[in-house]
Amino acid sequence: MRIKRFLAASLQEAKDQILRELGEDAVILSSRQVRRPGIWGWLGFSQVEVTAAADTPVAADLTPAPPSPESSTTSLPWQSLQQDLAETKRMLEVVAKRLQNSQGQTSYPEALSTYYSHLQASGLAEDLLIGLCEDLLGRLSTEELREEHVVAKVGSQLLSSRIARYTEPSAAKPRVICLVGPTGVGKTTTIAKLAANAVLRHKQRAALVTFDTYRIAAVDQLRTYGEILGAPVEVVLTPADMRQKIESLQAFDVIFVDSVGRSQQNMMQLSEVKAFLDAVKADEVFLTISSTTQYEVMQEIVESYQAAKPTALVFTKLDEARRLGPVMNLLLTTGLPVAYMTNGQDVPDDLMQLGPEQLVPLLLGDRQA
Ligand SMILES: Nc1nc2c(ncn2[C@@H]2O[C@H](COP(=O)(O)OP(=O)(O)OP(=O)(O)O)[C@@H](O)[C@H]2O)c(=O)[nH]1
Ligand SMILES: [Mg+2]
Repeated sequence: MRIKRFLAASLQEAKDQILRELGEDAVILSSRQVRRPGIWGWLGFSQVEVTAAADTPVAADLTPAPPSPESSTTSLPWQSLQQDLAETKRMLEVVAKRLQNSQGQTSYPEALSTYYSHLQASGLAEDLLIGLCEDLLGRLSTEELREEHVVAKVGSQLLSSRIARYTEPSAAKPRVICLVGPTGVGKTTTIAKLAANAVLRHKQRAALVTFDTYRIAAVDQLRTYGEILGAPVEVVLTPADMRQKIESLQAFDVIFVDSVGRSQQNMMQLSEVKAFLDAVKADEVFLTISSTTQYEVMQEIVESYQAAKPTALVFTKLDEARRLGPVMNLLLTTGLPVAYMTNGQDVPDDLMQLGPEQLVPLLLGDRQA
């Protein structure tokens, strides 16, 4: 196991570095915004620090990574000088714009200040918020910074460009999808919604599998949905049994695997879930989180469930959440895409699939999006 820390201007840049150095099987263990070194940090600029791990070093590891702006000492002196000049120019522009508008509490131009307050009220984390506003200061002209709609539009564009887009993996048959996550978040209900969609809308042959034998009612809950949809429901007791059952369902188009809900704080129970998951060999693992969860707890959940190698997130209970900024924070810091969102208990209706452009207005408080 190799664990390495990466520093980059954006999460996407960090992910590119991770891919290059640790390969595609690398998993992100944590990510956070940290102050940039030197004058940039002093001015309030931040960068992303990502810790990632991979099982084995890959061949690409042997090639030196291209120099980042922070490691510009390794590049040619002329290149380095040009980079420094470009950075200094951008920094001076930002300082000039701040000075021109230094009456506000945050010392941002008024329209940017308004935008800042709006995002703050939606629950966007302070460090992400400052990073975004500094970016807007650097990109927009003094005139543009006075226009609220321009600031909001470019702000939304920047945010959506930083959210990963969910795409279904191409044509595995059967496609095996497993939902994991803490207790009571809505995994089984979401599986029922997804299965109903697959059967009723896409006319697919769906099968359901569960290894939640912990709660007596759990199997009945899934069986009821299976009966309504005419989909077989298999109950699995051991990881070995899981492999056999999955093999026996190869004729289906899609197999949904429901898991037992486990607290992110119970590592023993989580390793049991992992043993079942290893046997499932799912094409997609959806880490399911309730939108009502605090951001810090969401981060804890993502970290604890890293071993499950989630491929995407599912957010449930949007209808119960007071604000959705924490969801946005998680998307920006983990780089994981959102496969689905659910906004109520009704099967199969309360299920949504949104791209980054629709997610941003929804998460920032425009519930009509
Ligand atoms: N308001 C609301 N309730 C939901 C939503 N999704 C699921 N629920 C409800 O949440 C409760 C728990 O749902 P389950 O699907 O059993 O949750 P689970 O994650 O499978 O629970 P465990 O198997 O015990 O870990 C049920 O009452 C669901 O109706 C949603 O989007 N909004
Ligand atoms: Mg369940």
